[in-house]
Amino acid sequence: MTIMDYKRGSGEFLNWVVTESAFDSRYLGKCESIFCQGNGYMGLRAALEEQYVGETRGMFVTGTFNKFDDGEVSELPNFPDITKLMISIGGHPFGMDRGTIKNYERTLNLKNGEVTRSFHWTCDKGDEFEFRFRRMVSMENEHVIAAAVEITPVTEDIQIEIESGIDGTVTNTGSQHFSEGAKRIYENRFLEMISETTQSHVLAAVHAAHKIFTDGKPAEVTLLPIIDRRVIRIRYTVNVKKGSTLRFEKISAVHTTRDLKYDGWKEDDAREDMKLRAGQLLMDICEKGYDRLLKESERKWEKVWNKQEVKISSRNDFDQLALRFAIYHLNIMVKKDDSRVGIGAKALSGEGYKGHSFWDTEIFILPYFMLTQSETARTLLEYRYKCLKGARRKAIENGYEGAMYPWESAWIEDGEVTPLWGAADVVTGETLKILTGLIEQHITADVAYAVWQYYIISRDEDFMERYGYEIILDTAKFWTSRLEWDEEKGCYGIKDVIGPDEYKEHVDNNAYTNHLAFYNMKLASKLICELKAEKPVVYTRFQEQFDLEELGERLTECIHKLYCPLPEKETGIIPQFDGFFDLKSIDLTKYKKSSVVGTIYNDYNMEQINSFQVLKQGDVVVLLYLLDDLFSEEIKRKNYLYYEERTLHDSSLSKATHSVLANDLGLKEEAYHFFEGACCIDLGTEMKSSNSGIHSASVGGIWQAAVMGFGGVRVTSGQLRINPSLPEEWNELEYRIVWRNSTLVVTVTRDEVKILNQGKEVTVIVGKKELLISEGAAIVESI
Ligand code: IFM
Repeated sequence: MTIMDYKRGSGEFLNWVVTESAFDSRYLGKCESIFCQGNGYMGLRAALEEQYVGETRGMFVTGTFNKFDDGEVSELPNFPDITKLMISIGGHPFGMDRGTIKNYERTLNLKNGEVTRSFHWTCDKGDEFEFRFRRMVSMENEHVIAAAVEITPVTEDIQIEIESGIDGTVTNTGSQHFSEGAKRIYENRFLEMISETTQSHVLAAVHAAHKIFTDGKPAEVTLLPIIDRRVIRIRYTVNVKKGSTLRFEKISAVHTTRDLKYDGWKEDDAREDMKLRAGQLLMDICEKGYDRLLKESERKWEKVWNKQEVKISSRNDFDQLALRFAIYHLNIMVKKDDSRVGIGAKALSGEGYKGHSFWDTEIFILPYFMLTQSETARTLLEYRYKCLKGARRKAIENGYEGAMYPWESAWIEDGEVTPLWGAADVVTGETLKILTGLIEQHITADVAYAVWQYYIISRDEDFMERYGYEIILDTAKFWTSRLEWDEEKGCYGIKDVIGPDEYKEHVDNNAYTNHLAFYNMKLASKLICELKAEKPVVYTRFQEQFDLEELGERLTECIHKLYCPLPEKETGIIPQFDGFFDLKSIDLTKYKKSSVVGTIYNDYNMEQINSFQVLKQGDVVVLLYLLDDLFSEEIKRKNYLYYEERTLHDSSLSKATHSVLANDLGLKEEAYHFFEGACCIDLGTEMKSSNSGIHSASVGGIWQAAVMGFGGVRVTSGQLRINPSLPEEWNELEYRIVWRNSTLVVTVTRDEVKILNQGKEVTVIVGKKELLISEGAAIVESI
């Protein structure tokens, strides 16, 4: 069952619009999430204006975390709602579940970020109306949201009532993060609600104003201000003639004392300044009105698309749309200039994962920013630098040294914020402990890996000297303290972890974790030598902090003696962890076929799943992708085939990586199948899986599957390789990447690749050839 339609865009909007083609109140969550609008500062779920049972209204402002009580962890609070409108027509409440609806269409226009909804409504009495709703979150001014509603009575003159305001009763599934605060209505059209998060004391100012027209002229209205507990609104009543159009505009502004501007300010000054500015901004934007605000925002989107577009000529138009969908979300999920905040696993589109950042950012999302917007990638890595304090605390709390990154991150000072308790065990009924915060430790190496990738791509020395070296050294130091001597094997190992595959807990020597830890330590060891030889001032600075001589020696010992699982002689398969091959194999057909994830839990509990050769998501496969030159193609192929057969792809992170690796191995059909699968994680026919928000890592993965996979981009051994290979379905792919400050426009056809260098001279490896492309020049190579 799907009510999504991806073929409605035409002309200049061909493959630019995502459409909901019918209203079905059972599936409100899907479009609330995937039609989410935002600008990195805030995200607004696309809950409908009128209310329905099952809706989840949500507005999240980045970095405003609050802890509901001592038993909970910091989460992004749901801000007072400004989207709800209560509309009455002829004295009867309006809702699409009453009367009949024709020509229903709700679209997200990826080109300009606008969401529109239109339909023809016949009420129970038989009167007919045309409705059109529009909404935008400004890309021009991060504080601004605007909405417009047009209602045209078709058959009768009618009285229309609209109640609109600010609703502070919203919660995060019951947790109320704001105190009630102050509220007022002034000049009969401006509304203000100032509330404060209960524990973190972030002051939030939400403002709204209304403008009402009939047929383009200010309407004659009667109004009634309503102030209630946690709610302020105004009820407007207008008589509208048959054939005339009532237009109701709502212009809103959101500010907080956490805004970047107030970083380092005295609290009282920030509060006063914020209130003043917020009020002033409201006057300005109200004056501009919806259409001008939309125009301004559109211009910003145009710039984004001019730089970021990936063009695909495919037999399936959906591929192009899905890529744009991914790029749209990637550009609204991150506040590009604020290094105090990370990216949530559901971005700012829902309550899922409480707004926390995971390895999703470093491994799945950052490659997009590293290769297209270096400054944003740097900001995101600076966030990890600022999180070092919490990471060091976590290391000490767990009996280690150095920096042990939290599995889930929120405030930079927080340290670990993974909740302790999760779902219930299907067999025992007991609440399950979430172990990832304790033993899913590869994230520490993932952060170091990302720092180095960023440096290779950008050659940003300044970043390395201020932040990068310190992250790599301190994470490597953590691993030296984390290794355990294994008498039997006569080497170091890493025991009791969860690898990327979260269907396996308490495992020893997870291949991914050990290899990445090795990578992290080897890199640190190499950098210590390089710093000593080439950057003595930087070396001296870190010498004081780390005792580099001693750390260097420890690293050498650990690198030489760490056990890293290798392919078995007879089979060529790398054991995912000690004893993986001894686990029982079960028939996975039923689960693999299921369109819903996690169905294995209907039959088995975690203890049982732990004892089977079944993977939730890629594990060894991700290792083969990241450390691309570690194993031969033959080994990669054997491992890909072995592990894919046992993988349920129950995590949204899984399919994109499988697509890239399959393409590397020439398994073209599979690569395309997994690419489509990744695209369908949010856009597919499964109508409930995005309810708690879009899957940020998956949208990063879609971009990677196109550019790193079919587009063939890989950054290995400090060099850029471009070895593209298109799937049967595609005729052409064009993308842009930035390599060492030079923009490369890469156009791939079935038999050749053209690389146009819009910047300074660069070297690129295509096939086996190392090619120098001078400034402004282009090369064409057969593939
Ligand atoms: O980080 C992922 C993890 O790999 C699988 N579970 C969900 C997390 C957040 O997306």
